[in-house]
Amino acid sequence: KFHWFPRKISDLDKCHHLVTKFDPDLDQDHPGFTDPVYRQRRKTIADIAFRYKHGEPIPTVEYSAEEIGTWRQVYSTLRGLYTTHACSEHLEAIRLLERLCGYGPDNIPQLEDVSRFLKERTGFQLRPVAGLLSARDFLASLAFRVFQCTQYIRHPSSPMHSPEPDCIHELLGHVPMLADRTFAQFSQTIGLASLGASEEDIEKLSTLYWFTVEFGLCKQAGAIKAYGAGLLSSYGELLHSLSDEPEKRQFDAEAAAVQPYQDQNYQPVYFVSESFADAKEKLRAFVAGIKRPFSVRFDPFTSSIEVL
Ligand code: H2B
Ligand code: FE
Repeated sequence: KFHWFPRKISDLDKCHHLVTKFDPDLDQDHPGFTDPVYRQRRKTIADIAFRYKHGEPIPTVEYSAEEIGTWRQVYSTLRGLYTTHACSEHLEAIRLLERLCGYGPDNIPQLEDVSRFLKERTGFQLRPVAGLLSARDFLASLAFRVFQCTQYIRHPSSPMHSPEPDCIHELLGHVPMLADRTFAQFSQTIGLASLGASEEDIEKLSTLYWFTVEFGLCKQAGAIKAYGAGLLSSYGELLHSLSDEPEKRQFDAEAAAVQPYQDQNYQPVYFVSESFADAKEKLRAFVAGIKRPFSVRFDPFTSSIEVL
């Protein structure tokens, strides 16, 4: 079966297939389901993403005192953990983002400013997304070094946990890692492998993404540190992942790609990479094994995909 895939970066304007699993208008377990003011606020912010076209600056959001309060609660508890629990790449990037991008407890950074910062560092850029994207559409964006970034914030009633990605998860979890050269290459490699892939390969690549980009651990100076965004944006799970409770396995792409997981509570198993360079090589070997009747190459001059 042929699966359409984007060939040039502006094709990402068509990669907006939303999964409504955690939509506050539909998910009765969502903390915002019974809060019409919050649901309206989500619609207003989602509209920015629906209207967005590649190449435009990302419109700013005027965050309210309450939204900034939610951000502050998470930022001030998590920030203290980073020096002992986050990998060095994340820690360095957070310090840079505090200096150059307005990161701090009293301000929710604007996606446009963060996108400009990333573009200079690794060529990654952000584009606003209204909610959870299908794995295929989300991974396809990574092939162009585009990160589909949510702009809304979680419901104030549960500051320390969000069932879905929100700006806290993206800005504190993903953005600092996307400023690292090797990690950026790792992310784009997954994205390129996903273009036109079969459903089962999409499933494997998103599971691989889950155990690395979302929940990955790595070895640094003889200690284990976190690099996964799902860990770096969740106080509780960051502590859990580095405690003796969960099982920690050496990263193996083939195993991680088929490892079962659930997204309702802390993971019982985490994969530990020797280094990002090592993880990248292991990923490359795994991707080489994926059967696809063509291969793709990214042309950085035109931000387009060559099909070979
Ligand atoms: N959508 C959005 N908006 N943000 C994500 O971080 C995300 C996504 N992650 N869709 C994807 C799914 C990931 O869980 C894998 C690739 O499915
Ligand atoms: Fe994420």
